[in-house]
Amino acid sequence: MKLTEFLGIEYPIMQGGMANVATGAFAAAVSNAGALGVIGSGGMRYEQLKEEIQYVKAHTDKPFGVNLMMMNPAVEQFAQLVIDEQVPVVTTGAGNPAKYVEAWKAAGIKVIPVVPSAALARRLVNSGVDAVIAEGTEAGGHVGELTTMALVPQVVQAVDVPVIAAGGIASGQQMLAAEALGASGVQVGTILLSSTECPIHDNYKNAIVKAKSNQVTVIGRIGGIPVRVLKNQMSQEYIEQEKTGADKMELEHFTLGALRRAVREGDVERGSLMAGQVVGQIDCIRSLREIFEKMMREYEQTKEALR
Ligand code: TUI
Repeated sequence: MKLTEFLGIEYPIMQGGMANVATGAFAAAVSNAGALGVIGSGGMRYEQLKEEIQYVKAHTDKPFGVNLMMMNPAVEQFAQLVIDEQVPVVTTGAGNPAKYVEAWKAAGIKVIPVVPSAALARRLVNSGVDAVIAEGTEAGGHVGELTTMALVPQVVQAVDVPVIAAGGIASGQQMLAAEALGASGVQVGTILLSSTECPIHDNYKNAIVKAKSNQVTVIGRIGGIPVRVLKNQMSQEYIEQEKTGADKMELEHFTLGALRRAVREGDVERGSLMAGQVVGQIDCIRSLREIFEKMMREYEQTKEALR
């Protein structure tokens, strides 16, 4: 898969944005383990993001990225900060980054937005992005409508830049399937929640290891922002509120605050445990290096077995 050459990394794997989870220390650990580490700036403030970027620079000489959550109220300032700090790669999610692309390109940044449709992929490629991440609804966190299986080939057909597949990928077999669909690499998130290095509360990490795939659900599909999470007391209450028509901003606030409760305090009942459908595949905690090596081994063995 060509993503290795394009980004100058060892494995064709990037880390998802992972707001409130992917600190500078985590992103540096991912980059040092051979994939592309990415700071999740969703939920951060300006000074914090600046410090996290400086931390990564001090702890790895490998490429890394910053993910900008387009719904973050500070996104305008963050868009300038990644230029000032000469961040090598910017990924975006939860919105359209078109108005920043020209400035980022002029600063020599590789720009790789998440796109939930072939139409947005085409528009963003016309505005100058270097590659796109086609993220299917199997993913954790904020999700679009289309599955990875349906979305990736349509995006591949629509654009002439590398396409990175995301959503529903946690094994080498799934990487190979993504390659068959035309992807140049993959982005993963949920599997990394189970890594030794991931700085989430142990309760959240253990919930990821224990959960079966029938425990994931999407909240916020009705009049809100659809977010895939593990079922718990919070998701039940959220769905109740949705039915009674609580307004959108209230629900939004509910979700981001609740994510912090899960990540920092380990509140697995009242927190938001964002996770993708692959959660049922994950049954133990491994180091980042072990996770990536296992995926690459599975990828090579499966490729050989299919010859
Ligand atoms: O962004 C994600 N996943 C996320 S963001 C997040 S933080 C959050 N928490 C609670 C509520 C809201 C946000 C947690 N997980 N994945 C990438 C992604 N991007 N999924 C969907 C999209 C997307 C949607 C619409 C990208 C572009 C887009 O464009 C719409 C437009 O303006 O055309």
